[in-house]
Amino acid sequence: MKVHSIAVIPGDGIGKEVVPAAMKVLDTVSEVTGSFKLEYEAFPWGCEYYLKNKRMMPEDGLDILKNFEAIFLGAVGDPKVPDHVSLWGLLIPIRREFQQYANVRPVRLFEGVRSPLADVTPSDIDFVVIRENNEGEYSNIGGRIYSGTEREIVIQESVFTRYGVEKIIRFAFEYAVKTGRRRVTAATKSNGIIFTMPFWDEVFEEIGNEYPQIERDKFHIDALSAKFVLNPQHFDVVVGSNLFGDILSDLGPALAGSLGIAASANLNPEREFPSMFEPVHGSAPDIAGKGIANPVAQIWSGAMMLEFLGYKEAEELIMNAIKDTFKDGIMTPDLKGKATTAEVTETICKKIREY
Ligand code: GGG
Repeated sequence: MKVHSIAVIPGDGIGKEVVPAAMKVLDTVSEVTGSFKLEYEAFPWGCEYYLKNKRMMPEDGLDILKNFEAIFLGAVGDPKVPDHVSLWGLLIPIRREFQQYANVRPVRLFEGVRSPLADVTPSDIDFVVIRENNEGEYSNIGGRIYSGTEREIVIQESVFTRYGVEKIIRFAFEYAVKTGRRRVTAATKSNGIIFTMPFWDEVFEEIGNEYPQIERDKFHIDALSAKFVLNPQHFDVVVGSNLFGDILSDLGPALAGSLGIAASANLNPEREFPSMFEPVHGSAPDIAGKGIANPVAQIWSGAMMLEFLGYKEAEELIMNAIKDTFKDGIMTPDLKGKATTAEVTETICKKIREY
């Protein structure tokens, strides 16, 4: 039986609740299939660590993580630490150092879950947002001078490299081919942002031409957001820059019922470094500690990790169990249900054992 080493970073807030829940599900599927074992090592990094040590992780944190096959992360953020400090102290260094340039964020409406949109069924909302994860609008190039004065100047540069844009757009087309999806849609804003976005559009055309079997289209981010709401059926694979991809991958899951089900994989497709699997949602301090956080985004992220490690059958077992749990109406309050984190987790584990 193959053993895989997994670094676990529960992080902050509900991360500390949903990560152990998802580990229960991963261990259940390992036991049932007998085809792999996950060996975990947990790291107490995050905002609490920051408040004691003035760092989100130790200086050699990335060196430590480098030795693992995958990273399973919960959530990052605490009202006591500015959000840009927590994000740039943990998540972003991991994504960048390990060249996790493809952030895969599936969006799917499950049977039994109510969408805020009228008259939509599960077949209407089933697409994947591919977010560029290493550059774009998330840059540390810029500065601020004359703070607090009338002459204050604040500059934040965006960075779009041919290397990075080609890689993410090619990844999106390859993803469409591999998963049997028919269309790739690009998120742009080339009418208003006149250097980086026309470049993004050009690369999308160049790479898209290499995939004549895949339809392609593009929309400005404002129109694209409206189309998510008015015509979600249109979308199959959506590729966006770091910021646009981030926004769309919150809007999508909200249309599918809740951010509590939004999973993601930060992939280094070349497998030179560990990839990281984490829910899209944050630490949700308002509900942390109440036992009602939705564990599904973390569990689904775990399923994506198993698929990436080569266990498609295990991924399918978990996804079927999530689907059937929702069909039975077992869901947490974010989905208008009454179940606790533990009840949803137990139901999913039970179903995996019964299949
Ligand atoms: N699940 C990790 C987490 O806490 N994400 C919250 C967040 O705000 N992430 C920002 C980003 O992905 O850029």
